Amino acid sequence: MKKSQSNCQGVFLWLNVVSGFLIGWSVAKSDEPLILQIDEEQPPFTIIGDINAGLPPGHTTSSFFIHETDGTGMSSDLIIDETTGIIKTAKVLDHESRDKYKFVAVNWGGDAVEVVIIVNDINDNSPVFPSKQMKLNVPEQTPVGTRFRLDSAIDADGGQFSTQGYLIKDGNVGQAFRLETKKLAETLDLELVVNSPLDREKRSTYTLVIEAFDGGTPRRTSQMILDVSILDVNDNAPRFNQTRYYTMISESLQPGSNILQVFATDTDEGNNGVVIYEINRRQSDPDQYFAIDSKTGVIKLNKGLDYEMKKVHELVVQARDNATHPEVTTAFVTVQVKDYNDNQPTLTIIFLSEDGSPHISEGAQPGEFVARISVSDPDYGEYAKVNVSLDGGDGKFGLTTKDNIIYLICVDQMLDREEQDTYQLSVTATDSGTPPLRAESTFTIHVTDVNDNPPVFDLSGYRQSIPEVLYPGSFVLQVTARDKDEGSNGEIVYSITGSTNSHSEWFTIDQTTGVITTAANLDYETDPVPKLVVTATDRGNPPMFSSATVTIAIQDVNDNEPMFSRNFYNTSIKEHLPMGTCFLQV
Ligand SMILES: *[C@@H]1O[C@H](CO)[C@@H](O)[C@H](O)[C@H]1NC(C)=O
Ligand SMILES: *[C@@H]1O[C@H](CO)[C@@H](O)[C@H](O)[C@H]1NC(C)=O
Ligand SMILES: *[C@@H]1O[C@H](CO)[C@@H](O)[C@H](O)[C@H]1NC(C)=O
Ligand SMILES: CC(=O)N[C@H]1CO[C@H](CO)[C@@H](O)[C@@H]1O
Repeated sequence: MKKSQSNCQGVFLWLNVVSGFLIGWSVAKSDEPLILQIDEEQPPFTIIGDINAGLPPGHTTSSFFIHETDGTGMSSDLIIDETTGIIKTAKVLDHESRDKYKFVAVNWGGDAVEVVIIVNDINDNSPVFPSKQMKLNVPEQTPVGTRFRLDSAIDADGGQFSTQGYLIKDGNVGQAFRLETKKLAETLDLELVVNSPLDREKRSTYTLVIEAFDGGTPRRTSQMILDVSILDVNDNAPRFNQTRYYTMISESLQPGSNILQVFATDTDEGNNGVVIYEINRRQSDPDQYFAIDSKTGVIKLNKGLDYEMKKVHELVVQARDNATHPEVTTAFVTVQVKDYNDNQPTLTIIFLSEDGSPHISEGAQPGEFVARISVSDPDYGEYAKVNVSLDGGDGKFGLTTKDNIIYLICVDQMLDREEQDTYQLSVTATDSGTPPLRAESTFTIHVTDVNDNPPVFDLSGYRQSIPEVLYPGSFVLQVTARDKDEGSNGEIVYSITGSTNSHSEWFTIDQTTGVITTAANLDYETDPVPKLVVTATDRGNPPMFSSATVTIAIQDVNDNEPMFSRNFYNTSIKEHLPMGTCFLQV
């Protein structure tokens, strides 16, 4: 390794020696120098050679004059026997300290021998790294092929015994790196080359054992530890552990309560890996019903919810890292609001009469509809089930439904206005919340009249006796009939509809009052007991009627002498008849 320097010194020495002799003696110098070789590291007193071998053939000598120069190391390193010309080592020679000795030996005969002793290198040195351990920082995602200069290992040996190459002995996980060398003058420059993509999140450090070797046989080696730290780059976005979060809360939940926690991780390091949670207000929850803790991801209720206004809240939650150029990931949070029973059901009643008023004809048949009730409860969902019940009505009315939304009140039993003309009904809707809320509606149903009752006379037969002699228009008798129906259905018109004989013309009846008066002269002798049929008819449509008989006995007036039926009665009776026995009528 230090050969070029040694060569210069050698030339300098030689010039000194030769110039010395040129001054004092005439010197016969052989053209060829005597070249002797010795391996370094030989023990002291090893014979290197004999100067005599450098003399011209036939010449011998018994004494040499050796010119020594300070700094050539000859006096300390070599033992030259000036009598015999034998050169020995004075100590262990080291090629690396001095690889060549050169001097001129002159004998008394004037022969000059130029002696060159070459100390052969043997591979006695290992390559040596400047330090046993090195650190290197490599950003992740550094392109494959990027080079990093490393300190080379220096081998004190020269030539083939110097450093010949490097290899990674250990720690090169996934062949992440490779080594390349460049021959620069005498040294072999070492470079670490990125061999495959580096991902700090997969492996953040490599401990490479780098070995340098030389060309000896066996080769000598030495090792260095290279600690490679992979520096983080914000190449990972935060990741939520779920893409969608779901929860159901009651609308009665108090503001400030925790609802749910979202969770995201970012494998990057430092601020690149710090996750900050936010609700994306542009895309969701502009009214700020919810708030998120930016550090923990805990979502809280910010203000009271109303199921009736919004049943499902969709939040867009994002996780952002704290890098200079942050990465953002979003996740969805579905908050379903559970109804709390805070609304009572509402009842809407529509009466099915022509004018929409609460009435029903007494003639309505069982099954006929009276009213339609629709029920709604703003507390939808599981609380929408509303139980409707009907009270009152003395069992005359019933409730039916097909779908539990529309209920119908119908007639259950025949009605009779004349018996009862109003019914108090009460409809109650009860929802199934806890506690249940109810709505009640009370109304009166009027039973409207149907002409189902005929007028009925107070008596089925009337009797009256009147004197035979009466002026026409005289009062005879008043008949009265009653009709349970209402209005015109109950208005009665009296009439005389006929008689058993043909003397009804003797009488007349007031159609409103039922007062019978004589209409002509009566004649006992013609008809002593005229009989009338009076009829009471109502003004219903169709009308109903009933009749009664009126028997009028006419009292005879003495307008004729009495006459026996015979002028002579001849009878006979038996003796001994009991007293009182009728024996003759005259
Ligand atoms: C996601 O993280 C949250 C909060 O730590 C946790 O409650 C939930 O169980 C996690 N989900 C999964 C699928 O691991
Ligand atoms: C985010 O980074 C900034 C600036 O580096 C720092 O001041 C802040 O505390 C970081 N936030 C968190 C939550 O770590
Ligand atoms: C409705 O209420 C009645 C009486 O209170 C009860 O017997 C019935 O089970 C209820 N029906 C429903 C569907 O809740
Ligand atoms: C006067 C008269 O004629 N008397 C008669 C009554 O009846 C009896 C018997 O029938 C007759 O004998 C009477 O002559």
